[in-house]
Amino acid sequence: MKKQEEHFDVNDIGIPNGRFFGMPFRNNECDVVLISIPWDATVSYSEGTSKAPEKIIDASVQVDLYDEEIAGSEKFKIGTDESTIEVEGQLALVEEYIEFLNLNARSAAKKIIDRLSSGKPLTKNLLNLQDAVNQTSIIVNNLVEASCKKYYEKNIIPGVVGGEHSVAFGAIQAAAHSLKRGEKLGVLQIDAHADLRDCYEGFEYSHASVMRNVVERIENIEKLVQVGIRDFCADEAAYSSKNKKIIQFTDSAVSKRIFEGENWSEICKQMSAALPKKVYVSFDIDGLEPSLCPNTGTPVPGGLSWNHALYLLRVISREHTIVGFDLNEVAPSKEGKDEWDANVGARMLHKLSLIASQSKR
Ligand SMILES: [Mn+2]
Repeated sequence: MKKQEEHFDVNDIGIPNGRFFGMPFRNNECDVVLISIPWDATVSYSEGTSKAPEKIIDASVQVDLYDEEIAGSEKFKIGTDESTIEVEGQLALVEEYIEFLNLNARSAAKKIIDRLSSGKPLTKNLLNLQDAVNQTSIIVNNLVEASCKKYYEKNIIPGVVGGEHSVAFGAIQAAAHSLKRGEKLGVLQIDAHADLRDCYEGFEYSHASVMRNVVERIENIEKLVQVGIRDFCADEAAYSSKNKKIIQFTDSAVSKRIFEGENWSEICKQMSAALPKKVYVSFDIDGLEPSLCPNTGTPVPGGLSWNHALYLLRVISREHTIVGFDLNEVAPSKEGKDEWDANVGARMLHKLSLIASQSKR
């Protein structure tokens, strides 16, 4: 029988094989390896992002692998992580184990959120459940970090596919630890939300706290540059204005500058200049216009167009090394009928993979 690899044709539609873009390559020979993290236990509004990796894989076979701005783009090799972990004496895929953890943590989190939204205090039992969710979040963070670390050690770029935005924490920690002594990491966050809350609904590792955790708990973070943000609370605004590590380009302020005559290219250069040499990109799909992610958990009007986002990533890649990235908060439609969100997600994942591989080394 012929090997699968011989059937892979970059000019043809991909053949579904359970892997991103239908690419059959061994992970060791890839430029980028994508790691699925089906975790959405702490979502507060609308769940479903845990199904994203699977749906994005399904949609990814439709993506054309050619990029007119990147020479040889069709030859890039993107792998699909298949790390395993021993659970009770048996080997399981990390992805499947996280899916299992997510089921339990999600149902616990739901009970807590329901109680809180009724305005009543948590019972002893619910406080214990909350503690259990926090413990599970730490397990997930550690699993994400370990999966990414494996690829940093082989000089392969890891890309994490969420899940909710909290999946970025372990990935950024791995990126920060992969740097040489004395080197610092910059984080470019594209998002509708600042994600700077100090614990949300009692969840220490909530999607809404992920970037606060990043700047406070990961030592060698030099800068966090936030783009597209347009939905944040007073506490987050006060926190970011006091923290010198955080630079916000809010959606409103950037739009105003453009309306008054500045152009996107100049603004992208400023975003780029605010970051150190080594950059991690954390891409929350809700940073884009909601027409590109109608089913995401917490959609907000405004946001970046497809081309604004892509242009920014290309500018960043010319001056910086993109060491790793994640794409999070993509949600398949609730009815399961249209695959638009997953289609946009798959295309952005492809661009992120190419642009990161092509970034200045
Ligand atoms: Mn976010």
